[in-house]
Amino acid sequence: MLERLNTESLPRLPADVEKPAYDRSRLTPGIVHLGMGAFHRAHQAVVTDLAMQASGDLSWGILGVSLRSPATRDALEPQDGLYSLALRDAGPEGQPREQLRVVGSVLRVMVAEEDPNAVLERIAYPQTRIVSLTVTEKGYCHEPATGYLRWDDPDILHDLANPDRPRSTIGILVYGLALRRERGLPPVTLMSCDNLRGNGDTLRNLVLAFALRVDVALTGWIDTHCTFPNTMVDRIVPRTEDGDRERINHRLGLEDAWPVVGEPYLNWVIEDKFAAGRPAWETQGGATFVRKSAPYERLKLRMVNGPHSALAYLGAVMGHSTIADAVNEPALRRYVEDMMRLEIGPTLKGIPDVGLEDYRRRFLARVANPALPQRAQQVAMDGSQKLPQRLLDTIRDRMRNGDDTNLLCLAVAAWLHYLRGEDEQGGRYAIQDPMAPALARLLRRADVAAQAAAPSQAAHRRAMVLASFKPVFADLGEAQEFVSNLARHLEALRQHGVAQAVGAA
Ligand code: CS2
Repeated sequence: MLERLNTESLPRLPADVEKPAYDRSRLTPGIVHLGMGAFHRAHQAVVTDLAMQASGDLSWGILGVSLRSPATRDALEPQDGLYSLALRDAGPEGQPREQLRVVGSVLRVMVAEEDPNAVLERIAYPQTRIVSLTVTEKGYCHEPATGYLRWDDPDILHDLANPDRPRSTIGILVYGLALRRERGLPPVTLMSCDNLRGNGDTLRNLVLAFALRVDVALTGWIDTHCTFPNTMVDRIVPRTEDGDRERINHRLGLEDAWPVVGEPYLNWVIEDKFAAGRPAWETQGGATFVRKSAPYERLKLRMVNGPHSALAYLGAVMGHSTIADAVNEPALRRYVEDMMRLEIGPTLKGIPDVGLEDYRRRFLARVANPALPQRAQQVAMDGSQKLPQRLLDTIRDRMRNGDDTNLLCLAVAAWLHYLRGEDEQGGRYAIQDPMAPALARLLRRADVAAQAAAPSQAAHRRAMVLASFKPVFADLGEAQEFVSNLARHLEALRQHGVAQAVGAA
């Protein structure tokens, strides 16, 4: 039995494992973070850790909040919030390399569902200056196509009726801010780090919309005093597997119940508008502060997340379990490269072609990282929440200019095809998506419509029904070109499979 990683065992780590060089007993909380998954622990938490170490300002400790699952809290509590981050890539001869750091910035993790009031109290702590979020796309209870709050979302309805025990991200934020205002405390910064377009602006609109139903004066206070910087974060963080745990614990000589793994590459761009100060995140090259993050965000959503999703759907349907396997399939690699070069790149104005070429090459190398396999199903999940900002905005931009959208539409068709839940080897997989039931009904309606149509019209009828799914496609379903492209690609995928459909695109 290995000894547990915690404050007491920390001094006994081997010399090749980095650890906080500051005195953790002097750490005070300054950040409340909602969504304590691996993603946060592999970027903001470690950059905060390094910033505190470099600057000596120890007032930015993180109080983590998991919305539902107690798993992170249960793993980190006996470890006094400590955990390790393993950054992995391949060395010159292809051998895996791993750089380990034990991260010290997390003070505690709470579970909102168990004690929502404790979370509201933390938001309303005098020392809290930043409330940050990585709750994934679906955590915002918004309509993916428009960004508007979904008033029919069960959690939103629950939170309007139960102000003292909210369970949605938006409800927790608004009631926490209400408490701050009631107590005459200074405002805070609300910082989203999720992969949404204008994530800060989107969050602001959602918070203000909900607040307006609660209290007009509160809405005015939030609007005037709190800030919502837009941010872009880029680091691939696969789910931790048992093998990672074993390998890392062996190196630590201690038991860490939940280490996280990621790639060495990190790009974090933040708009520098903080209502009550911020850590020196720019030290150690952790973050870049800018006035407007939109160009960086557009580049990342379109040139990283778009192709990532395309690889996930096409790869999963072919039966590949990882993204690296998918991108090593020559036909898929060629297709994704062409899509980035011919259709996505030209929509990114103001970035020189050479910059885009480097960016494209680096993306392809990052996703092929042999030391960091990532499950295709992890990237494939929640497609209804991801497609609008990853692929559909790019399609809209191109159509507006009369430009071809053929390759991008194949990626959208791949998602719809993937939703059937069966790969080309006959293997079944579950569809993980908050809209899964509605999507299953949509596929059935499309099948019925196709069967009822004349054979020459069947493919078109199917695509028309699928494209009419407004929460994802909004008005795109009315565009003839979009529907015809979808019809052709879906038919190719159904009749001939991924390899041929991609080859013929
Ligand atoms: C991925 C992202 O899971 C997904 O949908 O596309 O998590 C991606 O790995 C990160 O955004 C990279 O920064």
